[in-house]
Amino acid sequence: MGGFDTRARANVNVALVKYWGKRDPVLNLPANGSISLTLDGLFVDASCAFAEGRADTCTIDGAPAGGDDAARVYRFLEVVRAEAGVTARATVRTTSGVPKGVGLASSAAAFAALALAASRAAGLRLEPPALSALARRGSGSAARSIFGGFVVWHRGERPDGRDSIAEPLLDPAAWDVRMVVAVTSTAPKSVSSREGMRRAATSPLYPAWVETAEWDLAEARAAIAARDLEALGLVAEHSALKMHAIGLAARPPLLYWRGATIECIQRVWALRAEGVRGFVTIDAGPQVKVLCEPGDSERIAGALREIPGVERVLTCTPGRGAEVIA
Ligand code: 2P0
Repeated sequence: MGGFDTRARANVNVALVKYWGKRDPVLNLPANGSISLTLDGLFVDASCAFAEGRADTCTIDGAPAGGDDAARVYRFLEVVRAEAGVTARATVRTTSGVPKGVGLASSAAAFAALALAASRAAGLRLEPPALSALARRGSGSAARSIFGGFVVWHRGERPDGRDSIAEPLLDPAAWDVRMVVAVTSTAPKSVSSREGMRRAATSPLYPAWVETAEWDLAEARAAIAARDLEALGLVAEHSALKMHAIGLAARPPLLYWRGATIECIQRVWALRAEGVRGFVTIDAGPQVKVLCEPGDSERIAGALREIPGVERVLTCTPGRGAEVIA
Protein backbone atom coordinates (compact mmCIF):
# COMPACT_ATOMS: atom_id res chain seq x y z
CA MET A 1 0.00 0.00 0.00
CA GLY A 2 2.30 2.75 -1.16
CA GLY A 3 0.20 5.87 -1.50
CA PHE A 4 -0.93 5.06 -5.03
CA ASP A 5 -3.35 7.83 -5.99
CA THR A 6 -6.36 6.84 -8.08
CA ARG A 7 -8.79 9.30 -9.63
CA ALA A 8 -12.28 8.53 -10.86
CA ARG A 9 -15.19 10.50 -12.30
CA ALA A 10 -18.92 9.83 -12.03
CA ASN A 11 -21.96 11.72 -13.30
CA VAL A 12 -25.10 12.57 -11.35
CA ASN A 13 -28.28 10.67 -12.11
CA VAL A 14 -31.95 11.65 -11.94
CA ALA A 15 -34.49 9.05 -10.87
CA LEU A 16 -37.51 8.47 -13.09
CA VAL A 17 -38.95 5.94 -10.65
CA LYS A 18 -37.85 7.27 -7.29
CA TYR A 19 -35.99 5.64 -4.41
CA TRP A 20 -37.81 6.85 -1.30
CA GLY A 21 -37.40 4.97 1.96
CA LYS A 22 -35.09 2.25 3.24
CA ARG A 23 -35.51 -1.31 4.40
CA ASP A 24 -32.07 -1.08 6.03
CA PRO A 25 -30.60 2.36 6.84
CA VAL A 26 -27.08 1.09 7.59
CA LEU A 27 -26.64 -0.81 4.33
CA ASN A 28 -28.78 1.73 2.41
CA LEU A 29 -31.11 -0.99 1.22
CA PRO A 30 -34.13 0.59 -0.46
CA ALA A 31 -37.77 -0.17 0.33
CA ASN A 32 -38.37 -0.23 -3.44
CA GLY A 33 -36.43 -0.48 -6.68
CA SER A 34 -35.78 2.63 -8.79
CA ILE A 35 -34.90 3.65 -12.35
CA SER A 36 -32.72 6.59 -13.36
CA LEU A 37 -31.02 8.43 -16.18
CA THR A 38 -27.34 9.33 -15.77
CA LEU A 39 -26.66 12.87 -17.03
CA ASP A 40 -23.65 14.02 -19.00
CA GLY A 41 -21.50 16.91 -17.80
CA LEU A 42 -22.64 17.05 -14.17
CA PHE A 43 -19.91 15.06 -12.48
CA VAL A 44 -17.78 14.68 -9.38
CA ASP A 45 -14.11 13.65 -9.46
CA ALA A 46 -12.74 11.75 -6.48
CA SER A 47 -9.15 10.78 -5.78
CA CYS A 48 -7.95 8.44 -3.07
CA ALA A 49 -4.59 7.20 -1.81
CA PHE A 50 -3.91 4.85 1.09
CA ALA A 51 -0.76 5.19 3.20
CA GLU A 52 0.29 4.56 6.77
CA GLY A 53 -0.88 7.44 8.88
CA ARG A 54 -2.93 8.41 11.90
CA ALA A 55 -6.22 9.40 10.37
CA ASP A 56 -8.19 9.63 7.15
CA THR A 57 -8.37 13.06 5.59
CA CYS A 58 -10.87 14.42 3.11
CA THR A 59 -11.17 17.68 1.22
CA ILE A 60 -14.25 18.68 -0.75
CA ASP A 61 -13.60 21.30 -3.43
CA GLY A 62 -10.33 22.16 -1.71
CA ALA A 63 -11.72 22.69 1.80
CA PRO A 64 -11.39 20.17 4.66
CA ALA A 65 -14.64 18.19 4.94
CA GLY A 66 -16.57 18.63 8.17
CA GLY A 67 -19.79 17.61 9.86
CA ASP A 68 -22.04 15.04 8.24
CA ASP A 69 -20.15 15.07 4.93
CA ALA A 70 -16.89 14.05 6.61
CA ALA A 71 -18.60 11.44 8.81
CA ARG A 72 -20.20 9.82 5.74
CA VAL A 73 -16.87 9.67 3.87
CA TYR A 74 -15.00 8.22 6.87
CA ARG A 75 -17.70 5.60 7.46
CA PHE A 76 -17.50 4.70 3.80
CA LEU A 77 -13.71 4.33 3.97
CA GLU A 78 -14.18 1.79 6.78
CA VAL A 79 -16.36 -0.24 4.42
CA VAL A 80 -13.68 -0.10 1.70
CA ARG A 81 -10.94 -1.11 4.16
CA ALA A 82 -13.01 -4.03 5.47
CA GLU A 83 -13.65 -5.24 1.92
CA ALA A 84 -10.01 -4.86 0.83
CA GLY A 85 -8.46 -6.07 4.08
CA VAL A 86 -6.27 -3.00 4.46
CA THR A 87 -5.59 -0.90 7.55
CA ALA A 88 -3.84 2.11 5.96
CA ARG A 89 -5.39 5.57 6.21
CA ALA A 90 -6.84 7.34 3.21
CA THR A 91 -6.35 10.76 1.69
CA VAL A 92 -9.48 11.66 -0.24
CA ARG A 93 -10.12 14.67 -2.43
CA THR A 94 -13.36 15.33 -4.23
CA THR A 95 -13.98 18.08 -6.75
CA SER A 96 -17.42 18.86 -8.02
CA GLY A 97 -17.91 19.46 -11.73
CA VAL A 98 -21.54 20.37 -11.08
CA PRO A 99 -21.54 24.14 -11.60
CA LYS A 100 -22.02 26.09 -8.39
CA GLY A 101 -25.47 27.55 -8.24
CA VAL A 102 -27.15 24.65 -9.95
CA GLY A 103 -28.62 23.37 -6.71
CA LEU A 104 -28.29 19.71 -7.66
CA ALA A 105 -27.24 17.36 -4.90
CA SER A 106 -24.21 15.43 -6.04
CA SER A 107 -23.82 12.73 -3.37
CA ALA A 108 -24.70 10.04 -5.92
CA ALA A 109 -21.88 11.15 -8.22
CA ALA A 110 -19.49 11.70 -5.29
CA PHE A 111 -19.91 8.24 -3.78
CA ALA A 112 -19.90 6.50 -7.17
CA ALA A 113 -16.59 8.21 -8.00
CA LEU A 114 -15.20 7.55 -4.52
CA ALA A 115 -16.24 3.87 -4.61
CA LEU A 116 -14.26 3.44 -7.82
CA ALA A 117 -11.23 5.50 -6.74
CA ALA A 118 -11.00 4.09 -3.20
CA SER A 119 -11.53 0.44 -4.15
CA ARG A 120 -8.81 0.69 -6.84
CA ALA A 121 -6.48 2.55 -4.49
CA ALA A 122 -7.02 -0.22 -1.92
CA GLY A 123 -5.98 -2.81 -4.49
CA LEU A 124 -9.45 -4.10 -5.42
CA ARG A 125 -10.66 -4.49 -8.99
CA LEU A 126 -14.38 -4.80 -8.52
CA GLU A 127 -16.70 -5.79 -11.34
CA PRO A 128 -19.47 -3.22 -11.96
CA PRO A 129 -22.16 -5.06 -9.90
CA ALA A 130 -19.89 -5.25 -6.84
CA LEU A 131 -18.83 -1.65 -7.38
CA SER A 132 -22.51 -0.64 -7.47
CA ALA A 133 -23.12 -2.44 -4.15
CA LEU A 134 -20.11 -0.66 -2.64
CA ALA A 135 -21.20 2.78 -3.90
CA ARG A 136 -24.64 2.14 -2.39
CA ARG A 137 -23.05 2.01 1.07
CA GLY A 138 -22.02 5.67 0.68
CA SER A 139 -25.31 6.91 -0.74
CA GLY A 140 -28.17 4.79 -2.02
CA SER A 141 -28.53 6.59 -5.35
CA ALA A 142 -24.75 6.26 -5.96
CA ALA A 143 -25.40 2.61 -6.84
CA ARG A 144 -27.01 3.91 -10.06
CA SER A 145 -24.27 6.42 -11.01
CA ILE A 146 -21.81 3.55 -11.57
CA PHE A 147 -23.60 3.03 -14.89
CA GLY A 148 -24.42 5.34 -17.80
CA GLY A 149 -27.71 5.91 -19.59
CA PHE A 150 -30.89 4.34 -18.23
CA VAL A 151 -30.28 2.28 -15.10
CA VAL A 152 -32.37 0.12 -12.77
CA TRP A 153 -31.43 -0.34 -9.10
CA HIS A 154 -32.96 -3.51 -7.75
CA ARG A 155 -34.55 -3.51 -4.32
CA GLY A 156 -33.12 -6.95 -3.65
CA GLU A 157 -34.38 -9.40 -1.06
CA ARG A 158 -31.27 -10.43 0.85
CA PRO A 159 -30.64 -8.91 4.28
CA ASP A 160 -26.94 -8.48 3.41
CA GLY A 161 -27.86 -6.42 0.34
CA ARG A 162 -25.75 -8.36 -2.12
CA ASP A 163 -28.63 -8.41 -4.58
CA SER A 164 -29.46 -4.72 -4.14
CA ILE A 165 -27.35 -3.48 -7.03
CA ALA A 166 -27.90 -1.39 -10.11
CA GLU A 167 -27.82 -2.67 -13.67
CA PRO A 168 -27.73 -0.77 -16.98
CA LEU A 169 -30.89 -0.90 -19.11
CA LEU A 170 -29.82 1.23 -22.10
CA ASP A 171 -26.47 2.75 -22.99
CA PRO A 172 -26.33 6.54 -23.15
CA ALA A 173 -26.09 6.41 -26.95
CA ALA A 174 -29.01 4.01 -27.33
CA TRP A 175 -31.79 6.56 -26.82
CA ASP A 176 -31.24 10.26 -27.37
CA VAL A 177 -33.41 12.16 -24.88
CA ARG A 178 -32.93 15.40 -22.96
CA MET A 179 -33.36 16.44 -19.34
CA VAL A 180 -34.07 20.15 -18.95
CA VAL A 181 -33.30 21.32 -15.41
CA ALA A 182 -34.96 24.47 -14.03
CA VAL A 183 -33.18 25.76 -10.94
CA THR A 184 -35.60 27.56 -8.63
CA SER A 185 -33.35 27.85 -5.58
CA THR A 186 -29.70 27.30 -4.83
CA ALA A 187 -30.10 27.59 -1.05
CA PRO A 188 -28.98 24.47 0.84
CA LYS A 189 -32.00 22.28 1.35
CA SER A 190 -33.61 22.43 4.76
CA VAL A 191 -34.44 18.72 4.99
CA SER A 192 -31.93 16.16 3.70
CA SER A 193 -33.07 13.17 1.63
CA ARG A 194 -32.08 10.97 4.54
CA GLU A 195 -34.37 12.86 6.94
CA GLY A 196 -37.06 13.10 4.24
CA MET A 197 -37.07 9.31 3.90
CA ARG A 198 -37.36 8.90 7.67
CA ARG A 199 -40.35 11.25 7.69
CA ALA A 200 -41.94 9.42 4.77
CA ALA A 201 -42.27 6.36 6.98
CA THR A 202 -44.65 8.34 9.27
CA SER A 203 -47.03 9.07 6.38
CA PRO A 204 -50.22 7.00 6.04
CA LEU A 205 -49.58 7.14 2.29
CA TYR A 206 -46.25 5.34 2.59
CA PRO A 207 -47.59 1.74 2.51
CA ALA A 208 -49.28 2.59 -0.80
CA TRP A 209 -45.95 3.84 -2.15
CA VAL A 210 -44.24 0.54 -1.40
CA GLU A 211 -47.19 -1.46 -2.69
CA THR A 212 -47.32 0.34 -6.06
CA ALA A 213 -43.60 0.77 -6.75
CA GLU A 214 -43.31 -2.54 -8.61
CA TRP A 215 -46.01 -1.47 -11.07
CA ASP A 216 -44.21 1.80 -11.76
CA LEU A 217 -40.95 -0.07 -12.30
CA ALA A 218 -42.54 -2.54 -14.72
CA GLU A 219 -44.18 0.29 -16.66
CA ALA A 220 -40.95 2.30 -16.85
CA ARG A 221 -38.89 -0.72 -17.91
CA ALA A 222 -41.34 -1.54 -20.70
CA ALA A 223 -41.35 2.10 -21.85
CA ILE A 224 -37.54 2.23 -21.93
CA ALA A 225 -37.34 -1.05 -23.85
CA ALA A 226 -39.84 0.36 -26.39
CA ARG A 227 -38.18 3.84 -26.42
CA ASP A 228 -41.65 5.19 -25.67
CA LEU A 229 -41.05 8.68 -24.26
CA GLU A 230 -44.67 9.41 -23.44
CA ALA A 231 -45.18 6.18 -21.49
CA LEU A 232 -41.91 6.72 -19.62
CA GLY A 233 -42.65 10.38 -18.97
CA LEU A 234 -46.12 9.70 -17.59
CA VAL A 235 -44.92 7.07 -15.13
CA ALA A 236 -41.94 9.24 -14.13
CA GLU A 237 -44.25 12.17 -13.41
CA HIS A 238 -46.54 9.90 -11.43
CA SER A 239 -43.67 8.49 -9.35
CA ALA A 240 -42.33 11.97 -8.52
CA LEU A 241 -45.71 13.46 -7.58
CA LYS A 242 -46.55 10.39 -5.50
CA MET A 243 -43.25 10.76 -3.64
CA HIS A 244 -43.98 14.40 -2.83
CA ALA A 245 -47.57 13.59 -1.81
CA ILE A 246 -46.19 11.27 0.88
CA GLY A 247 -44.37 14.21 2.44
CA LEU A 248 -47.48 16.37 2.69
CA ALA A 249 -49.11 13.68 4.83
CA ALA A 250 -45.99 12.98 6.94
CA ARG A 251 -45.50 14.05 10.57
CA PRO A 252 -43.90 16.52 10.67
CA PRO A 253 -44.98 17.43 7.12
CA LEU A 254 -42.49 17.86 4.33
CA LEU A 255 -42.77 20.07 1.26
CA TYR A 256 -39.69 20.64 -0.90
CA TRP A 257 -41.45 22.87 -3.45
CA ARG A 258 -41.37 26.62 -3.87
CA GLY A 259 -43.79 28.79 -5.79
CA ALA A 260 -41.64 28.61 -8.92
CA THR A 261 -41.62 24.81 -8.68
CA ILE A 262 -45.40 24.78 -9.12
CA GLU A 263 -45.24 27.38 -11.90
CA CYS A 264 -42.79 25.14 -13.78
CA ILE A 265 -45.05 22.10 -13.43
CA GLN A 266 -48.05 24.06 -14.71
CA ARG A 267 -46.04 25.45 -17.62
CA VAL A 268 -44.89 22.00 -18.70
CA TRP A 269 -48.46 20.73 -18.52
CA ALA A 270 -49.68 23.73 -20.56
CA LEU A 271 -47.02 23.01 -23.20
CA ARG A 272 -48.14 19.38 -23.24
CA ALA A 273 -51.65 20.49 -24.07
CA GLU A 274 -50.05 22.20 -27.11
CA GLY A 275 -48.37 18.97 -28.16
CA VAL A 276 -44.91 19.47 -26.62
CA ARG A 277 -43.96 16.21 -24.95
CA GLY A 278 -42.23 17.18 -21.71
CA PHE A 279 -42.63 15.30 -18.43
CA VAL A 280 -41.78 16.58 -14.98
CA THR A 281 -39.75 14.99 -12.23
CA ILE A 282 -38.70 16.56 -8.91
CA ASP A 283 -36.24 15.25 -6.33
CA ALA A 284 -35.69 16.14 -2.68
CA GLY A 285 -35.53 19.85 -3.46
CA PRO A 286 -37.33 22.60 -5.41
CA GLN A 287 -35.73 22.10 -8.85
CA VAL A 288 -37.88 20.88 -11.74
CA LYS A 289 -36.45 18.44 -14.28
CA VAL A 290 -38.21 17.81 -17.56
CA LEU A 291 -37.69 14.69 -19.65
CA CYS A 292 -38.23 15.39 -23.34
CA GLU A 293 -37.20 14.72 -26.95
CA PRO A 294 -34.10 16.60 -28.20
CA GLY A 295 -36.25 18.60 -30.63
CA ASP A 296 -38.47 19.98 -27.84
CA SER A 297 -35.77 20.86 -25.33
CA GLU A 298 -35.18 24.44 -26.50
CA ARG A 299 -38.86 25.31 -26.41
CA ILE A 300 -39.22 23.86 -22.91
CA ALA A 301 -36.04 25.52 -21.65
CA GLY A 302 -37.14 28.87 -23.09
CA ALA A 303 -40.56 28.64 -21.46
CA LEU A 304 -39.11 27.74 -18.06
CA ARG A 305 -36.55 30.57 -18.24
CA GLU A 306 -39.39 33.09 -18.39
CA ILE A 307 -40.90 31.97 -15.09
CA PRO A 308 -40.22 34.38 -12.20
CA GLY A 309 -38.10 32.62 -9.59
CA VAL A 310 -36.33 30.38 -12.10
CA GLU A 311 -32.67 31.27 -11.65
CA ARG A 312 -31.15 29.15 -14.36
CA VAL A 313 -32.04 26.47 -16.87
CA LEU A 314 -29.69 23.84 -18.27
CA THR A 315 -30.20 21.01 -20.71
CA CYS A 316 -28.46 17.65 -20.25
CA THR A 317 -27.94 14.63 -22.48
CA PRO A 318 -27.57 11.01 -21.27
CA GLY A 319 -24.17 10.47 -19.67
CA ARG A 320 -21.63 7.72 -19.11
CA GLY A 321 -20.99 5.61 -16.08
CA ALA A 322 -18.16 5.99 -13.57
CA GLU A 323 -14.63 5.71 -14.93
CA VAL A 324 -11.03 5.96 -13.81
CA ILE A 325 -9.35 9.08 -15.16
CA ALA A 326 -5.68 9.90 -15.57
C1 2P0 B 1 -33.74 9.15 -6.01
N1 2P0 B 1 -33.47 10.64 -4.04
O1 2P0 B 1 -34.20 8.07 -6.38
C2 2P0 B 1 -34.36 9.79 -4.78
C3 2P0 B 1 -35.51 10.65 -5.14
C4 2P0 B 1 -34.03 11.93 -3.79
C5 2P0 B 1 -35.40 11.88 -4.30
O2 2P0 B 1 -31.90 9.08 -3.89
O3 2P0 B 1 -29.58 8.30 2.33
O4 2P0 B 1 -28.71 10.76 -1.34
O5 2P0 B 1 -27.62 8.51 0.80
O6 2P0 B 1 -29.26 6.66 0.47
O7 2P0 B 1 -29.36 8.53 -2.34
C6 2P0 B 1 -31.45 11.01 -2.70
O8 2P0 B 1 -31.10 10.20 -1.63
O9 2P0 B 1 -29.93 9.03 0.04
C7 2P0 B 1 -32.29 10.19 -3.59
P1 2P0 B 1 -29.05 8.09 0.95
P2 2P0 B 1 -29.64 9.62 -1.39
O10 2P0 B 1 -32.83 9.74 -6.64
